[in-house]
Amino acid sequence: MPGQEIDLVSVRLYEDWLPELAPPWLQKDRGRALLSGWGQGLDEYASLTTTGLLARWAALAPEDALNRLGAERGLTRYPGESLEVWRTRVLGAWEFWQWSGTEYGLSGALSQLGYASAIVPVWTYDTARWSEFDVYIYPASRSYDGTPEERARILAIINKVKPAHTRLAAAYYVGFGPLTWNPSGLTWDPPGQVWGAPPIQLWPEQSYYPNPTGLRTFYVSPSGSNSNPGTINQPWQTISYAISQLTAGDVLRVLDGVYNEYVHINRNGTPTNRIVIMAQNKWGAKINAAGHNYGITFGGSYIDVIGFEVYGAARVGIMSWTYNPANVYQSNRVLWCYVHDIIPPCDSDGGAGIVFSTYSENCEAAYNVVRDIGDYAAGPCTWIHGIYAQGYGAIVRGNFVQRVRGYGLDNWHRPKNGYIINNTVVNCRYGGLSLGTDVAGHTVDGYLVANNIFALNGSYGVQEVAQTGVNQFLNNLNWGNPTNWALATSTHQNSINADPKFVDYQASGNGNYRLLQSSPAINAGAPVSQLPDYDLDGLPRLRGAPDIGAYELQEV
Ligand SMILES: [Ca+2]
Repeated sequence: MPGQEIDLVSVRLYEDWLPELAPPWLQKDRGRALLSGWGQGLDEYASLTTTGLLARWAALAPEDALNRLGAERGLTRYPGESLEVWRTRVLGAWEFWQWSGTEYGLSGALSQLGYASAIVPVWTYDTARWSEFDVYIYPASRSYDGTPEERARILAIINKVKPAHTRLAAAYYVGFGPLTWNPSGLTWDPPGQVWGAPPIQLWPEQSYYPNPTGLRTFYVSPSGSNSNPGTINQPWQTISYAISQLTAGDVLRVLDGVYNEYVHINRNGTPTNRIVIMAQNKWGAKINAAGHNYGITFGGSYIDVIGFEVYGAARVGIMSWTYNPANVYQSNRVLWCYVHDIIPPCDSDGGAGIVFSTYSENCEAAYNVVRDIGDYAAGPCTWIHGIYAQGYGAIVRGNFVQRVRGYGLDNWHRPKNGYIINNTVVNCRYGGLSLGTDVAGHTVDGYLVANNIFALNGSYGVQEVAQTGVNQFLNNLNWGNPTNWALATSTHQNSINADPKFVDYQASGNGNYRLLQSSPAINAGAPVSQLPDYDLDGLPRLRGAPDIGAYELQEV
């Protein structure tokens, strides 16, 4: 073969080499076996040393050794990650590895995954829990992609590097940027940024958002077809068609997209087999009801409508609709919806964001955002409301309502024994809350109104009108309304009349209505029945005592 011969150092195994070095008296069979066995041991040590050396030399290690080194340090290579980026992360891991078991090490570990972080000891807001910590993660070189694999990766490294005696209480991913520490408290949004999306809770993994398993589950997508079977891979196309296929106990999951239809739910669930019609992702399924009077109407009982964005209807966003005493609807619920830009004319037919009609009983509206109901610029109108309960036993809790022409929360016609708990109602043209009726022989009483904020509304904070009896008003914050209290037949207890100190109040509606740490509403709520389980961001409700309003400050 032409060309230069290159002398290579020949690599020989001790197993072969030692017997050759031995003197003649050790060259017989038993001597060679002894030396060969000794050599095998040496070969094994040499191999381990080489591997170990290569593994420590992340800068020089070949790809497979780098993978091994990463695994040893709790890192895995992302699909498609270049060798150089991967190598840099593995090299950096040495830093946090040295510091594992410390908060600094934990930050370093998350940084190696591509995230910035803040680690908050739980005892700062709950002195009974001294060895737990929360982790807030936000994007740096990497954004959380929402996959279970990435969540597992993040949680695994936290648990691997955390101090041994501590426990991860909660982990949140704050996708819209770093948290801002300021003298008055921790806020989700940088100053000036408005209405950021809620943080994603990674741990505990149980989510606030309902995840029901029905007797049967069906799917709808704007890109589906009504001749499909309604499976996740072959979804139906319209919500209205899907509803025609439902029976008690069914769950309909509506995939992301805009649905240009008026949805009427002419079905019935039962107390134990409710019908659930839900956006697969909160506010991901949008009902554009432009050209219709209504967005979604209930024509039966025991139905849940969850997580839709509804807008554009001429009269009402979402309504449980019966005015027939022989056809009472029971226990319908509207949860986690966003109802906005419903612009009814100011006439006696009126309109609202959410309505439970006169013979809709024991219905619930919880964790909804309702805003811009009626033409705000046109001034007050007493026929247009945010959430309007007309029947017995309504539960209205944990909602945020703003910029409504009439009352944010109205209760008129046949309401009785209802609950109005932990709502925030601001900047409504006529008032925050009204209770009353002019129905002959009916008195509005037995209401529990607790832990609400009614602030900066046009005329009234809370008003009892016409035929009312004894209602309970506990621990409400009424502030900045021309008349904060206008009760006719009841009294109010433990009320606060002070600026609630929103993070960033904006009359335009695009503010941040969470509470500053200096807010008088913090821990000022009463532990009443029907207290919401979550705040409006899906965060835990009880941090010490409940806060007043729809949001619960997580750090106190
Ligand atoms: Ca609290």
